[in-house]
Amino acid sequence: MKSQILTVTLGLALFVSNLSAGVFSIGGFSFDEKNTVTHGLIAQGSSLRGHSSSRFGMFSPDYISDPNVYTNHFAKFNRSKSIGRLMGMHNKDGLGTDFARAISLPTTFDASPRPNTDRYVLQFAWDEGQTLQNTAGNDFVIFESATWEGFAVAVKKEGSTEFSAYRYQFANSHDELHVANAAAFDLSDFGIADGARISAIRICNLMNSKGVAGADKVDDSTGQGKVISEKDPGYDKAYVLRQKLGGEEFPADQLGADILYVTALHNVEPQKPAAPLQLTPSQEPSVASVNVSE
Ligand SMILES: [Ca+2]
Ligand SMILES: [Ca+2]
Repeated sequence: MKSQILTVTLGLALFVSNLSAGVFSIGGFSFDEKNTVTHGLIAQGSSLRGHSSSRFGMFSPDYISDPNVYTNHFAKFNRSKSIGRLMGMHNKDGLGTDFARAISLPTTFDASPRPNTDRYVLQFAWDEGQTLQNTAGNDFVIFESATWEGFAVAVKKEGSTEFSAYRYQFANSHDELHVANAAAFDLSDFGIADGARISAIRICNLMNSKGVAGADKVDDSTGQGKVISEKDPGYDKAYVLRQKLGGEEFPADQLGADILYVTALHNVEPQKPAAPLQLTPSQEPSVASVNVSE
């Protein structure tokens, strides 16, 4: 890695300062880290293990490949918003490094919990009151670390207490430099209307045909789509959930997805304020009832 001491001319510094420092691109998706989720919890299941993802968000491609580029844009990237670290896992190497961390759904490396047996659900959200609107095209992206391992995703519509049905989608890309797979989602595919908003995202592990409750399947013959589990209507007509178009189902040692980073692809916004209370004339406080005087 480069070890030069960087000198930045005034002209370059002014140029850089005109760019939004928080905008990054990984796996072909550009995002502003102000739109990255800030809260994560295990909504179903007990503890999970995390793994260091030391290459994620560490270097800009041109910084690595071009000896004339001295500024690593990713030096400013906030790796503490990676999912493992959001969920309380910290770097423990004691060297003061600043690695991203993923949290891994049940893997074959663990005695417990077990893939194909234990169903785990992770839940993510932005700061209190922040929501994501369904605008044209993809609305959020989930990065998964290293070897591609699939996962199911659901969303919670603003004001609703229930989550949508789960979807599984193929990865859109694999970024070699960041050692991450990107899967982007359009809220329309979850049944969210144009302009409507969500307040939370859930991620659940998948089960294959060795699963104790049967394989998770999908509603589309390509092998991605709405997830249909053994208890759901239409299971007998559902399709094999595949790793990629034309691929096989995930083997058991590729069911432990390493959830690394979850971010919106456009600005999150405050929740719509509640409609003002409409008082009928009989409910309006009268002057006499509030004007208590001696
Ligand atoms: Ca959309
Ligand atoms: Ca992985």
